[in-house]
Amino acid sequence: MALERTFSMLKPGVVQRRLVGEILARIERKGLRIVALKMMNIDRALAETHYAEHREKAFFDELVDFIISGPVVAMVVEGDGAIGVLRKLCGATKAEEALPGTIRGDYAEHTGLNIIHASDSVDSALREIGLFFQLAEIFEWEDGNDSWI
Ligand code: 3AN
Repeated sequence: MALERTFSMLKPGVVQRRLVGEILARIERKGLRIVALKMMNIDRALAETHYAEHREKAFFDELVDFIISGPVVAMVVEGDGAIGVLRKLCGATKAEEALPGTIRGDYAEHTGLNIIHASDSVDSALREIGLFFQLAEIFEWEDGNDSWI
């Protein structure tokens, strides 16, 4: 499988609910590598750019208001097929369809508050990583676990 980088973001509420460690642990436990990580507030312009594909949707204003309502934890995650693997760990977009055992299935009751974002394609990942991270904020590190995970 191809080595990929994907963008992910723990949405507002995750910090307040003390779930940051729990969710990062799930990502690490799978064997994915965190190569960039930061807590930040998103401003309205960045939120609107990030979610530009949803501009015409009824939930767009609500989505933008929510994503700027508190700090998020943004990250870049790397691994074989990382984009699809992380989407599977997250679970379905709709809270009622996200299976138990997935991050959304276990922690999200409402779709608008579905706690984690993860890029859905190579193009989205490239675009989103570029929106949130400078190159110098992304770290290459030697992974001695290659033959174990
Ligand atoms: P995903 O985040 O799984 O890629 P998208 O890109 O369709 O899903 O939606 C982006 C975000 O918009 C979702 N994470 C969710 O927070 C919100 N969203 C999607 N559909 C709805 C909806 N029907 N009602 C409210 N919010 C929604």
